[in-house]
Amino acid sequence: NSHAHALNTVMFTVEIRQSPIDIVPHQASRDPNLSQIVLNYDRCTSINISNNGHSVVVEFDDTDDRSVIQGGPLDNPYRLKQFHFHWGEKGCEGSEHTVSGNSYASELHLVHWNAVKYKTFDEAATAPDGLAVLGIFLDTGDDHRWLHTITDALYMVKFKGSITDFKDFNPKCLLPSSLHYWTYLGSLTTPPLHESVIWIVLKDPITVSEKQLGKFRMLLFTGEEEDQRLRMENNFRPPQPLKGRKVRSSN
Ligand code: 1SD
Ligand code: ZN
Repeated sequence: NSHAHALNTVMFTVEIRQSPIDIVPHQASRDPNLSQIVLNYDRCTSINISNNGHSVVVEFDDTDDRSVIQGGPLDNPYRLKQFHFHWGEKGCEGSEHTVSGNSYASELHLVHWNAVKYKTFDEAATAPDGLAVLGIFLDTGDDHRWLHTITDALYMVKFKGSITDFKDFNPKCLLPSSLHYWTYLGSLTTPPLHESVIWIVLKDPITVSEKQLGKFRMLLFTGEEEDQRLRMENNFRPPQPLKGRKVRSSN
């Protein structure tokens, strides 16, 4: 047999901690060792707002520890890099995490990285303890007092790839009054879906109006030069299998 036997190695990744998940409150275990989370956003510096074709993103200066999340499940402070939103086409769905099978209209993600252990955000984004994402549910009701600061800027970033200055925005104004949370180990919810996220999902939602959410739905998935115009909505991933993971509760 003149033909050498070819051995093909097929590489695949085994997914064991994908996000989002359905959080079932009575199945979460209260962990008395979990301290409260602390958000030091006082000297926080936003830079710009952009449409990356998946969401609208506000970026921060992360060259030092001026804005960090710490406490809770985290071993050290994690630096704020950016925040973005996920939403639906109607108010009844749009969040990524669900609670006992129920969706919220939207979910805000504040993405932080472990600059104590890793040199760059990209390096952290592939490490098992590299990122800490704080998830906040958005429920519909009255106008949110501060969300207009963001929605007023959306017309500037309508198309994929557009970006504009967005200075001095402190995301503290988007937090609910209580910081009680669930936490579990998971992943990014968009490709490359790296299993690098310590998720901290706040139990209490913030309230925004349908009208405010409607402004997010005027954004486009598509670029200015493209012929087709695809409305940016339903940019959420559905819940993924828990695969034996435990969700811990702060209270
Ligand atoms: O969807 C975001 C993605 O846009 C990017 O920000 C990534 C971090 O590099 O995080 C995901 S998510 O998991 O926070 N949804
Ligand atoms: Zn996200």
